[in-house]
Amino acid sequence: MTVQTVVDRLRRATRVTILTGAGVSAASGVPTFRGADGLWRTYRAEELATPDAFAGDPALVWEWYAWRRGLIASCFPNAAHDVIARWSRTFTRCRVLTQNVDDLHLRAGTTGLVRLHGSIWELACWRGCGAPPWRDESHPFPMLPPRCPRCGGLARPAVVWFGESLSAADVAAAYDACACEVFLTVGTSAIVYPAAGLVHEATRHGAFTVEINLEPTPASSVVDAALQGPAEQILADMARRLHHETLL
Ligand code: BJW
Repeated sequence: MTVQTVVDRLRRATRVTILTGAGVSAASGVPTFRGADGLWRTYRAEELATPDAFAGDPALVWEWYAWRRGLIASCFPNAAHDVIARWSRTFTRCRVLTQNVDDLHLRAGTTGLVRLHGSIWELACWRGCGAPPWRDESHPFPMLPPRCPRCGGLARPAVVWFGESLSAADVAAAYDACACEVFLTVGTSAIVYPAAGLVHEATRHGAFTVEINLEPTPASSVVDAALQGPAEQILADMARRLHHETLL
């Protein structure tokens, strides 16, 4: 399958859904989780992004998040975010489902966005005192670990860790978005569930499914078109072709 085949499908589509992962933000300078740059000190994401890790050593886990927040704050959306943002506004019904917590899709102006794993810029009470999650864009934090403004207990990042449930509303919105004509899975290793199951759901709904990734993943053998290469280049190429055809 070629890029042009996908563009032809997109041109005829009104309902388009795009699932994104860390690879979409790689060109912005945000490290992926499982790539060569995925380690922080000697830890893998699987060792830090869990409630048990936080319960055992909240200061260590907060150091990791504080480091990532500082890094992300100096990054900007790239061409992949820009194309996705443009499509989110131009297709009749476009849904963007992201596993990324960096908010770069929001900063690019994406509408109809579902942040399946939360946001690194939002905090919640670790004790669960009833304080609603709050936004905190400070970096560095005046005090680490940060505290809950309501009860003074430990705060946590309002993200979804391994073993935790995603928001029921987000999962429902994601499954609903699988009823589409074209489903793109972009820059994700397609191993973390439930997000990794969405491409199967889209197939069940008869969607034309497309993967864009630097390398093959478990989704590659499932999709109708597996395009290998950088998302920021392939999406920009698709957008150029789509826009050109729209002008003809
Ligand atoms: C490029 C590129 C470029 C690079 N262009 N491409 C069913 C089966 C088996 C297990 C489970 C299951 N259901 C649930 C589970 C357990 C678990 C799970 O999936 N485990 C697997 C590892 C096996 N899932 C959960 O626990 C989830 N909760 C849940 O389901 O609750 C109910 C339940 C609980 C327990 C048991 C059963 C049910 C929650 C998952 C939460 C994941 N959280 C994290 C951290 C978020 C906070 C934070 O950021 O700190 O989310 S982990 C991490 O992985 C992060 C990411 O969003 C997520 C996915 O990673 P992603 O985005 O795919 O990144 P990478 O690095 O893996 O891949 C990057 C890709 O980009 C690569 O392929 C590159 O090639 C590519 N690339 N540059 C194009 N320029």
